[in-house]
Amino acid sequence: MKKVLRRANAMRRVCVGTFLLFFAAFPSISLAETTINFDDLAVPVPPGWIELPSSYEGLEWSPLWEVEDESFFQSVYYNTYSFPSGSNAASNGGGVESVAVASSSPFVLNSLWVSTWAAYNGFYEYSSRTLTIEGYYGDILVGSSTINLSADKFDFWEPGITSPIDTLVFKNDGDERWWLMDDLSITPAEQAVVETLVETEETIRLIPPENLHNANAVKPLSRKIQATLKMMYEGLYEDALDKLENDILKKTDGCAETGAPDSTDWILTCEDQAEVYPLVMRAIEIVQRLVE
Ligand SMILES: [Ca+2]
Ligand SMILES: [Ca+2]
Repeated sequence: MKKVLRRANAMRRVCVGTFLLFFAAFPSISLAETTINFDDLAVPVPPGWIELPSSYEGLEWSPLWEVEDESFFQSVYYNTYSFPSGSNAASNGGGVESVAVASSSPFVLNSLWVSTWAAYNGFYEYSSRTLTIEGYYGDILVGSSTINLSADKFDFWEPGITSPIDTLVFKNDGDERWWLMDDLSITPAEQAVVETLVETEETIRLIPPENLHNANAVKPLSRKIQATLKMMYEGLYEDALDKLENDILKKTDGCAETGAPDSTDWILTCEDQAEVYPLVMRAIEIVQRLVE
């Protein structure tokens, strides 16, 4: 646990430095995750809600979403809890059982806040009890997760759909049952690759020198990651994929492929490979979506 924490802390420090360095050199990739909070939309009270535009924050919202005002939710329905951000949150328009959010480019889902549509801080017949998120890439169901909604608070939810997707489908437990969502956080796939590569580089830096094929191997490995980052910033996704698959992964794939380090590995313990290999595989998986 301590080791993980130490790595996480070190990672954060290096992330900032590396991001700044690369942001200065290659400003073409947006470096921020996107958190959609709905708070820029004017919601008159009454009625206390509006239809969400079908194109909003670069995403397509269908078939019907609404934006709700917090004071309406509190004063008309006698709830005492607040929306996670600002005065607005989104809900499934008309209480429909299934609504979707789609993007023209792949993204990674991070987190969101959800609550049922409560009254008196409790469940009513129009309150959804459960909410399922399905993540799709094209027609492929990539992952899904279900949460039991609360009626007296918003819950922070990380659905754990870590692969890149282009569509989120939200399904509740029946028509004419409402639920609320706020602060939907997503990361564009390009940025998710960058973050994963930065994490990979920092993880490599923390490997004891004696666990590498020579004591100075950190530098050339780091340079390979840096070169891949540069390709990402320049939009050379196929080159980045080639580098990851045919150069970097090969240095750390023995344990995953055969159960022991192989002759081409630069990382010589399965414990260290187990830290690096999944990160490289994750970067590969996301870049693959970008070159399709
Ligand atoms: Ca909000
Ligand atoms: Ca190998």
